[in-house]
Amino acid sequence: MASPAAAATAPPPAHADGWTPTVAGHSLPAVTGPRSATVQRQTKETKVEVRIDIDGSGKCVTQTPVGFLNHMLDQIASHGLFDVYVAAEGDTWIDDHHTVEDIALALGGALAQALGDRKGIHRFGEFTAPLDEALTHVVLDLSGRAHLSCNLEIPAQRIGNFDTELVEHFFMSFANTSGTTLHIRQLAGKNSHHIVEATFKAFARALRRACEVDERRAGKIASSKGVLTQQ
Ligand SMILES: [Mn+2]
Repeated sequence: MASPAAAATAPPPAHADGWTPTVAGHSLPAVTGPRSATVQRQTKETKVEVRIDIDGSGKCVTQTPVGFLNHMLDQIASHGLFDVYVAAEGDTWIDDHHTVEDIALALGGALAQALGDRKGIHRFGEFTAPLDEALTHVVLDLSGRAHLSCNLEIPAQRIGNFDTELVEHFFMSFANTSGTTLHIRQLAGKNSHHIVEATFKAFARALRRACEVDERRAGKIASSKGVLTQQ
Protein backbone atom coordinates (compact mmCIF):
# COMPACT_ATOMS: atom_id res chain seq x y z
CA MET A 1 0.00 0.00 0.00
CA ALA A 2 1.31 3.44 -0.92
CA SER A 3 1.82 5.88 1.91
CA PRO A 4 -0.77 8.68 2.09
CA ALA A 5 1.88 11.18 0.97
CA ALA A 6 2.85 9.07 -2.04
CA ALA A 7 -0.79 8.51 -2.93
CA ALA A 8 -1.39 12.23 -2.85
CA THR A 9 1.49 13.16 -5.13
CA ALA A 10 1.60 10.30 -7.64
CA PRO A 11 -0.42 10.92 -10.79
CA PRO A 12 -3.20 8.38 -11.21
CA PRO A 13 -2.39 5.66 -13.75
CA ALA A 14 -4.26 5.89 -17.04
CA HIS A 15 -6.98 3.37 -17.62
CA ALA A 16 -5.89 0.58 -19.94
CA ASP A 17 -8.08 1.75 -22.80
CA GLY A 18 -7.29 5.41 -22.27
CA TRP A 19 -10.59 6.29 -20.61
CA THR A 20 -10.23 9.66 -18.96
CA PRO A 21 -12.59 10.18 -16.04
CA THR A 22 -14.18 13.56 -16.51
CA VAL A 23 -16.98 15.62 -15.08
CA ALA A 24 -18.76 17.96 -17.47
CA GLY A 25 -15.84 17.84 -19.89
CA HIS A 26 -13.20 18.54 -17.23
CA SER A 27 -10.82 16.17 -15.51
CA LEU A 28 -11.70 15.29 -11.93
CA PRO A 29 -10.28 17.79 -9.44
CA ALA A 30 -6.95 16.75 -7.92
CA VAL A 31 -6.66 15.62 -4.31
CA THR A 32 -3.42 16.72 -2.71
CA GLY A 33 -3.91 16.57 1.07
CA PRO A 34 -1.73 14.37 3.28
CA ARG A 35 -4.66 11.99 3.77
CA SER A 36 -5.95 11.68 0.22
CA ALA A 37 -5.95 8.95 -2.40
CA THR A 38 -7.09 8.08 -5.89
CA VAL A 39 -8.35 4.64 -6.87
CA GLN A 40 -9.17 3.47 -10.35
CA ARG A 41 -11.03 0.29 -10.99
CA GLN A 42 -11.75 -1.17 -14.40
CA THR A 43 -13.50 -4.39 -15.31
CA LYS A 44 -15.55 -5.55 -18.28
CA GLU A 45 -18.57 -4.19 -16.40
CA THR A 46 -17.45 -0.75 -15.19
CA LYS A 47 -14.80 1.94 -15.19
CA VAL A 48 -14.58 3.89 -11.98
CA GLU A 49 -12.31 6.54 -10.56
CA VAL A 50 -12.69 7.78 -6.99
CA ARG A 51 -10.64 10.51 -5.35
CA ILE A 52 -11.02 11.31 -1.67
CA ASP A 53 -9.44 13.80 0.71
CA ILE A 54 -10.34 12.86 4.27
CA ASP A 55 -9.46 16.34 5.54
CA GLY A 56 -11.53 18.10 2.93
CA SER A 57 -14.33 20.62 3.22
CA GLY A 58 -17.29 18.68 1.85
CA LYS A 59 -16.73 19.26 -1.85
CA CYS A 60 -18.38 16.66 -4.04
CA VAL A 61 -18.15 16.24 -7.78
CA THR A 62 -19.78 13.18 -9.28
CA GLN A 63 -20.44 11.92 -12.72
CA THR A 64 -22.00 8.52 -12.51
CA PRO A 65 -24.98 7.18 -14.42
CA VAL A 66 -26.83 6.51 -11.15
CA GLY A 67 -28.56 9.73 -10.15
CA PHE A 68 -29.71 8.68 -6.69
CA LEU A 69 -26.21 7.43 -5.85
CA ASN A 70 -24.77 10.82 -6.84
CA HIS A 71 -27.17 12.37 -4.31
CA MET A 72 -25.96 9.92 -1.62
CA LEU A 73 -22.26 10.48 -2.41
CA ASP A 74 -22.99 14.15 -1.89
CA GLN A 75 -24.28 13.29 1.61
CA ILE A 76 -21.04 11.44 2.40
CA ALA A 77 -18.95 14.43 1.32
CA SER A 78 -20.99 17.23 2.83
CA HIS A 79 -21.73 15.58 6.18
CA GLY A 80 -18.37 13.81 6.46
CA LEU A 81 -16.47 16.96 5.41
CA PHE A 82 -14.57 14.82 2.95
CA ASP A 83 -13.81 15.96 -0.59
CA VAL A 84 -15.18 13.20 -2.83
CA TYR A 85 -14.78 13.08 -6.59
CA VAL A 86 -16.26 10.19 -8.54
CA ALA A 87 -16.46 9.45 -12.25
CA ALA A 88 -17.95 6.20 -13.47
CA GLU A 89 -19.27 4.40 -16.50
CA GLY A 90 -21.01 1.07 -16.23
CA ASP A 91 -23.25 -1.52 -17.80
CA THR A 92 -26.39 0.20 -16.56
CA TRP A 93 -28.30 -1.20 -19.52
CA ILE A 94 -28.34 -4.39 -17.40
CA ASP A 95 -29.04 -2.63 -14.10
CA ASP A 96 -27.14 -0.40 -11.65
CA HIS A 97 -25.73 -3.29 -9.62
CA HIS A 98 -22.19 -3.48 -11.02
CA THR A 99 -21.78 0.29 -11.12
CA VAL A 100 -22.95 0.87 -7.54
CA GLU A 101 -20.85 -2.05 -6.25
CA ASP A 102 -17.68 -0.93 -8.02
CA ILE A 103 -18.04 2.69 -6.91
CA ALA A 104 -18.39 1.47 -3.31
CA LEU A 105 -15.38 -0.84 -3.67
CA ALA A 106 -13.29 2.01 -5.09
CA LEU A 107 -14.48 4.44 -2.40
CA GLY A 108 -13.60 1.97 0.35
CA GLY A 109 -10.22 1.29 -1.22
CA ALA A 110 -9.49 5.00 -1.55
CA LEU A 111 -10.42 5.59 2.10
CA ALA A 112 -8.16 2.74 3.24
CA GLN A 113 -5.29 4.10 1.17
CA ALA A 114 -5.82 7.64 2.44
CA LEU A 115 -5.92 6.43 6.06
CA GLY A 116 -2.58 4.65 5.65
CA ASP A 117 -1.55 2.90 8.88
CA ARG A 118 -4.50 4.47 10.76
CA LYS A 119 -2.20 5.92 13.42
CA GLY A 120 -3.71 8.51 15.74
CA ILE A 121 -7.31 8.32 14.53
CA HIS A 122 -10.36 7.93 16.76
CA ARG A 123 -11.08 4.63 14.96
CA PHE A 124 -14.67 4.42 16.30
CA GLY A 125 -17.55 6.61 15.24
CA GLU A 126 -21.29 6.68 15.69
CA PHE A 127 -24.10 8.99 14.79
CA THR A 128 -27.87 8.97 14.76
CA ALA A 129 -29.37 11.08 11.99
CA PRO A 130 -33.00 12.01 11.44
CA LEU A 131 -34.60 13.06 8.20
CA ASP A 132 -38.14 14.03 9.04
CA GLU A 133 -39.83 10.81 10.25
CA ALA A 134 -36.80 8.62 9.41
CA LEU A 135 -34.09 7.92 12.00
CA THR A 136 -30.99 5.79 11.48
CA HIS A 137 -28.20 4.89 13.89
CA VAL A 138 -24.77 4.02 12.45
CA VAL A 139 -21.87 2.66 14.48
CA LEU A 140 -18.55 1.91 12.83
CA ASP A 141 -15.03 0.80 13.64
CA LEU A 142 -12.12 1.30 11.24
CA SER A 143 -10.78 -1.96 12.61
CA GLY A 144 -9.27 -3.32 9.41
CA ARG A 145 -11.91 -6.05 9.50
CA ALA A 146 -14.89 -6.02 7.17
CA HIS A 147 -18.32 -6.63 8.64
CA LEU A 148 -21.80 -5.32 7.94
CA SER A 149 -24.91 -5.68 10.04
CA CYS A 150 -27.81 -3.84 8.47
CA ASN A 151 -31.49 -3.96 9.43
CA LEU A 152 -32.82 -1.40 6.94
CA GLU A 153 -36.40 -2.03 5.91
CA ILE A 154 -36.98 0.17 2.90
CA PRO A 155 -40.62 -0.08 1.86
CA ALA A 156 -40.22 0.83 -1.81
CA GLN A 157 -38.32 -1.45 -4.15
CA ARG A 158 -37.24 1.60 -6.13
CA ILE A 159 -36.47 5.25 -5.43
CA GLY A 160 -36.87 6.83 -8.85
CA ASN A 161 -35.24 4.06 -10.85
CA PHE A 162 -32.72 3.19 -8.12
CA ASP A 163 -33.07 -0.35 -6.80
CA THR A 164 -33.16 0.01 -2.99
CA GLU A 165 -31.58 -3.40 -2.34
CA LEU A 166 -28.36 -1.79 -3.63
CA VAL A 167 -28.15 0.32 -0.46
CA GLU A 168 -27.09 -2.62 1.70
CA HIS A 169 -24.85 -3.86 -1.11
CA PHE A 170 -23.14 -0.47 -1.30
CA PHE A 171 -22.28 -0.59 2.40
CA MET A 172 -21.12 -4.23 2.24
CA SER A 173 -18.81 -3.42 -0.66
CA PHE A 174 -17.48 -0.32 1.10
CA ALA A 175 -16.84 -2.33 4.29
CA ASN A 176 -14.97 -5.00 2.34
CA THR A 177 -12.34 -2.73 0.81
CA SER A 178 -12.08 -0.15 3.60
CA GLY A 179 -11.73 -2.67 6.42
CA THR A 180 -14.68 -1.29 8.34
CA THR A 181 -16.95 -2.95 10.87
CA LEU A 182 -20.27 -1.30 10.15
CA HIS A 183 -23.58 -1.55 11.98
CA ILE A 184 -26.65 0.17 10.59
CA ARG A 185 -29.86 0.30 12.61
CA GLN A 186 -32.99 1.88 11.28
CA LEU A 187 -34.91 3.22 14.27
CA ALA A 188 -37.84 4.79 12.40
CA GLY A 189 -39.01 5.75 8.96
CA LYS A 190 -41.73 5.36 6.36
CA ASN A 191 -40.52 7.26 3.32
CA SER A 192 -37.89 5.27 1.40
CA HIS A 193 -35.94 8.32 0.20
CA HIS A 194 -35.84 9.65 3.77
CA ILE A 195 -34.73 6.31 5.25
CA VAL A 196 -31.83 5.92 2.83
CA GLU A 197 -30.74 9.55 3.05
CA ALA A 198 -30.81 9.49 6.87
CA THR A 199 -28.62 6.38 6.69
CA PHE A 200 -26.03 8.03 4.45
CA LYS A 201 -26.01 11.15 6.64
CA ALA A 202 -25.46 9.10 9.80
CA PHE A 203 -22.80 7.05 8.04
CA ALA A 204 -20.99 10.21 6.93
CA ARG A 205 -20.94 11.76 10.39
CA ALA A 206 -19.86 8.49 12.03
CA LEU A 207 -17.09 8.03 9.47
CA ARG A 208 -15.93 11.62 9.91
CA ARG A 209 -15.51 11.09 13.64
CA ALA A 210 -13.72 7.75 13.20
CA CYS A 211 -11.26 9.25 10.71
CA GLU A 212 -10.52 12.36 12.74
CA VAL A 213 -7.25 12.63 14.60
CA ASP A 214 -7.52 12.00 18.35
CA GLU A 215 -5.13 14.54 19.85
CA ARG A 216 -4.83 12.56 23.10
CA ARG A 217 -3.79 9.49 21.11
CA ALA A 218 -0.62 11.39 20.09
CA GLY A 219 -0.13 9.54 16.83
CA LYS A 220 -0.37 6.06 18.32
CA ILE A 221 -2.57 3.31 16.97
CA ALA A 222 -5.91 2.94 18.80
CA SER A 223 -5.52 -0.80 19.30
CA SER A 224 -4.22 -2.97 22.11
CA LYS A 225 -2.99 -5.25 19.32
CA GLY A 226 -0.95 -2.39 17.89
CA VAL A 227 -2.21 -2.72 14.33
CA LEU A 228 -5.42 -1.82 12.45
CA THR A 229 -4.56 -2.77 8.90
CA GLN A 230 -4.45 -6.57 9.09
CA GLN A 231 -7.48 -8.82 8.88
MN1 LIG B 1 -32.88 13.76 -0.75
